[in-house]
Amino acid sequence: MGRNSSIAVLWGLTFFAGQALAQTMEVGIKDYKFEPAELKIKAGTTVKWVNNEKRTTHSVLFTGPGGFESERFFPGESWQRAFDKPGVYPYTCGPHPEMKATIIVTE
Ligand SMILES: [Cu+2]
Repeated sequence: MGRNSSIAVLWGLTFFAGQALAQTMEVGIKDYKFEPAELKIKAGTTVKWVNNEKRTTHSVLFTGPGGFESERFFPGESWQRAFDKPGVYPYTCGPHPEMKATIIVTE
């Protein structure tokens, strides 16, 4: 009984710490624009891109070293990624290269 409740308390604390540290910021996509176009976050933050268009699909395509493109996501859908390393992450949209934006990750 005593051992079980210690484990329960430990699990609860771990869960709480994880909730407090993990933060998610949202970038909306509407009218072929990322909003905000420049977002500053702390390392460890997750960014969630939400497609708010009526009918257009978009992707998130990182143009820096080790460039990476997300899947295309439809209106009402989202895609997310965590940023663990400080740096500047420019990105665009695969099908719409005129859409330009940046994520800046600080310590
Ligand atoms: Cu697009």
